[in-house]
Amino acid sequence: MAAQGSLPALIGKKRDGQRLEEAEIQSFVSAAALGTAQQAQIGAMLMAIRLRGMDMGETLALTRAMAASGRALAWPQAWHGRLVDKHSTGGVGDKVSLVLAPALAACGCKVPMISGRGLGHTGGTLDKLEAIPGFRVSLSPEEMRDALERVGCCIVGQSEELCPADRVLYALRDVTATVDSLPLITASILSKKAAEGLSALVLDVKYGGAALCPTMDSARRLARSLVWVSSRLGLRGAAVLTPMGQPLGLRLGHSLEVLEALEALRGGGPPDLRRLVTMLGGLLLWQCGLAEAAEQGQQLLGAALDDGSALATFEAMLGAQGVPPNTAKLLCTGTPAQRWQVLGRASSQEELKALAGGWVQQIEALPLAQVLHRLGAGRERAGDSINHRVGAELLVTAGQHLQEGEAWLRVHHDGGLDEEGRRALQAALRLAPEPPPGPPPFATETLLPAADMPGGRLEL
Ligand code: IUR
Repeated sequence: MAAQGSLPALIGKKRDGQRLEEAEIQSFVSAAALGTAQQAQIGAMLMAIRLRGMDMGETLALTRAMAASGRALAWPQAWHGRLVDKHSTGGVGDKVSLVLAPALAACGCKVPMISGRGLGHTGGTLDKLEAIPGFRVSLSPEEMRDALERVGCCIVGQSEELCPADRVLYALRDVTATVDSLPLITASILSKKAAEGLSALVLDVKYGGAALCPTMDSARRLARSLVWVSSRLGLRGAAVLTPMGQPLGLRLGHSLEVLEALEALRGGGPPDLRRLVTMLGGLLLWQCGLAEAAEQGQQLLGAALDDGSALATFEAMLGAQGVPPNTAKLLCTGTPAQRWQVLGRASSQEELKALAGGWVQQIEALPLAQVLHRLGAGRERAGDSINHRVGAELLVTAGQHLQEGEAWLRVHHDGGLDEEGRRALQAALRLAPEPPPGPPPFATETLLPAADMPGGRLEL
């Protein structure tokens, strides 16, 4: 029999469906982070958690232990209350962070945003920013502080010292079929946010065909878990449930998404992007007391996009993260041709034509993302290089009428779009003889911290 308190005993306890104590969770997490646990033991514990679940108290303990496994960021007292960030569970065409971070900074927040890279079909904010020549995603804590002092925001990758336990667990979850576990997802997301030293956090939990959560119900369960644990960590948290059946905005792919983010930062861009940015930001401004209500926060954010202050902050952020001043200026204030010159354009732009006439019901995000991924926009394994120029522009939106032969999508690629790819893209366009009954759903629900703990064991 395994010795009491030993790792095999803890694994056995969870395997048999028992609750783990806080000290037991801490001991598992430090063994994983310090490398004293064997990979097989970590994998077995992850599977036991995936199958047996954890209650909210265990999930909170796991989050705290993971956050404590590394260094925590600390900020000047004067910034406390105004340190904010956003986390999205991952979407297609989701360039919100590029617009939201500078817009919040222009409204008086400090935004030490830590973002990720794309893996699978969803894009990563860091990959989008790296489409800009010279942009550096790794800043030391001192450089981050300098950027927050001078600019108000930065968008960086997770450093080696922050949450080492998450890096170990996440890599093993990927290869042990234990990614889709609500306590493991909650602890992974929030341990990093806890180590960021934030005052408030807003979570964009996406659901639908191209999202981590397939249904609105599962997104609601994840959102409740995230909001409850955030509040116990001392973070003012709120979550918004948003559909991810169609892409966000009209442009997909790294360089094209940077261009669309710049349009939003100039007060334009597609309405769904601006609406999501102002909605998420409005909640944050309200949560940290810079607005009296979320609606007022939305207006403040909208004004920062319209009056050029968010764009000026973005330009300053590029400078603070290594982009030469001339490049940053051309990108932010140059003509469209100058912006393309900075980002570089793919060698081919090919338009796809509608194979029949009809009303656009939906343009499915998942097949578009999968084809772009194969054309080089995504990576198969962490560390693979990607082609920032590959992407697509939607030329229509749901609710519009298309004639047979009319162009609906422009694909940017450097070769490789074949008949199979074209067929897959054409299948993403859903047409019908009648117009759709109404506009596509936007944000369907906002969750704020509730006094009650979400019930018992939570499953995705
Ligand atoms: N993003 C994270 O930071 N952690 C997770 O477990 C998932 C997405 I899934």
